[in-house]
Amino acid sequence: MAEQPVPAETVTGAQSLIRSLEAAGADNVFGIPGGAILPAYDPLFDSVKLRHILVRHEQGAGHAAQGYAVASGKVGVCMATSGPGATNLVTPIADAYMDSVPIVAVTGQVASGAIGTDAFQEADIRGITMPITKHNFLVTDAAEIPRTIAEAFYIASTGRPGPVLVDVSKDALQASTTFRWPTELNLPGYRPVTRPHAKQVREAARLIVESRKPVLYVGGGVIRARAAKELRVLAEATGIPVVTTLMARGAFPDSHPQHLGMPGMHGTVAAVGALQRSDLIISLGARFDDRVTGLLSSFAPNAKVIHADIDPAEIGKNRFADVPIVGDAREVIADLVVALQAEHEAGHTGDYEAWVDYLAGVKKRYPLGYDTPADGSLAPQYVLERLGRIAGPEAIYVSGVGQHQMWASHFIGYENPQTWINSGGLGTMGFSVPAAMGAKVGRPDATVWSVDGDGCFQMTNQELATCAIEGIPIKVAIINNESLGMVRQWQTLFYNERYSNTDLQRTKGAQAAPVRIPDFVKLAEAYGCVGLSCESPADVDATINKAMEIDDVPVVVDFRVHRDAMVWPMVAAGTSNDDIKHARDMAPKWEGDDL
Ligand SMILES: Cc1ncc(C[n+]2csc(CCOP(=O)(O)OP(=O)(O)O)c2C)c(N)n1
Repeated sequence: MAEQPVPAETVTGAQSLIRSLEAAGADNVFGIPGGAILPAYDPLFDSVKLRHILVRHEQGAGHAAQGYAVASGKVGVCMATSGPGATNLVTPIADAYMDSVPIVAVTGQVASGAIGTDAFQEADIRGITMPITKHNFLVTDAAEIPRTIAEAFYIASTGRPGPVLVDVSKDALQASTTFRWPTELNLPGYRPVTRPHAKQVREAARLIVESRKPVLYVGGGVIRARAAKELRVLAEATGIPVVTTLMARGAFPDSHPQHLGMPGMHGTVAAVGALQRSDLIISLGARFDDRVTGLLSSFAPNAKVIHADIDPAEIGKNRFADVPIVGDAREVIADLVVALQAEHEAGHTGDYEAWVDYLAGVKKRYPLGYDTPADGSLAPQYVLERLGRIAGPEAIYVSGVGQHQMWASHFIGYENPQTWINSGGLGTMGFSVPAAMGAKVGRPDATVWSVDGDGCFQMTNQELATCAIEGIPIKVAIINNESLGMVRQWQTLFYNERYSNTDLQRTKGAQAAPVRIPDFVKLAEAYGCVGLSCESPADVDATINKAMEIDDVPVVVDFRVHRDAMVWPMVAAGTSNDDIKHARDMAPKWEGDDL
């Protein structure tokens, strides 16, 4: 008798969802259950492949998925219920969209028959996230679950990475279905171009050897494409100076002599000046963001542009590209190296010596620096300098948003890709602690330091409870200046020192708060973490070393720093990069500009 085919196993939509996540390669899910997603949490309870990490706020789940994704190179997954659970994911989804982070957000939705009736905990999360997702789905038929999850992971992780939302109605989760993982995907209209066009690459190589003042403008795309090795080969083969944007810190070693540092609003004088004076900008996975260009019409007025990006929509968006190249940064750079070799063999080599010497002079004249407070109090920059030195370039640093973010970018010192994680595009306060949690889950072998402001920390520090309970021993350095420092800096410079609503400590009616509110050491202890504090430069090393020795529980260090420290250099918003100040009211002198 002929053998009967094994009938596909009947499962619930919820079981199909969990199996699909497993089949897609997910191993960690950050989330919080609730009514609409509850059917999925039942089979999740039994999964041996999926670890669910119960966060304290869905925003934390989203940022944790981001930190996990960036640190591990895999797709991060977060899960939430309908309505408020889903809307709490909006900020991290927008953040992931801006910074091209591959995450899949799975949300429960009210039963399909109730959609559109203002049912309890109904929110049109698909509509809400339409402009901030790479793609999103609403699934109301259980049979569609495996294909949708497979497509979501594929879309999130290929081409320009980004967030994908899968909203599943409760009745689809409860329905009976069969589980079959798709063997191939059919996505008409979605074919990301990764192979660069050979003719464009040859044209780029020609411009590079012809130029006299080129700059490699390296953006976050190089990090996402894992192209740091290729970048180094290209840079060293040509000798061209390199700048790394806030999203690309670590893509090229800070210690490398060709590295000029970070460009942009708080960039180094050498990096900003190099772009401004260049005759050729070779943009690799960067997007001419307003924080980099300053006043766009005055940005790099004499530069031709080679713009390589995986997303064709970026090319020419802000700045005309003389040579557009669509492709994956790793492949573009590798092909450029080959094309340049051909140019060199044909006897065409770039002559950048005068330019390199000039920039070396600028870099030497205007190094990053800071004032040591005369009253003996702690300089925040010093804390970060020491943290970078003691924790070292193998550690992962995850920052919040504000002055501490800029100091962390400048003073820690990055030598390796994927060791700097921050919210660059959206600038989301509250990013650091949950993203650090996710990074530690993605790279449990690495030391993970969250560098946070006292303002940012108060937005999402509840995830320390998650870290303590789930055994995720991150370390947190709070750069505590008792204020919303970056906003305060703008008030100092542009609002006549009128500090409207940026002081986090002054109690109404009293001279000053008798104690700091909250006491971060006690707060850390309340969360089951070790709490340390430090307010003297002499104690910084010992405190960091103590934190480094603790590996079984999270550690929080309250670094009480001088509150008037400012981030320099600075290009005031909306002004030209030519007007950069390297310290208050101090403009660099551009000697040798007739180069
Ligand atoms: C969610 C959110 N709200 C408001 C802002 C605007 N903002 C940018 S930096 C900043 C101050 C951050 O203060 P803190 O965390 O103490 O860091 P510091 O600048 O003092 O280092 C604020 C309010 C923001 N970026 N994100």
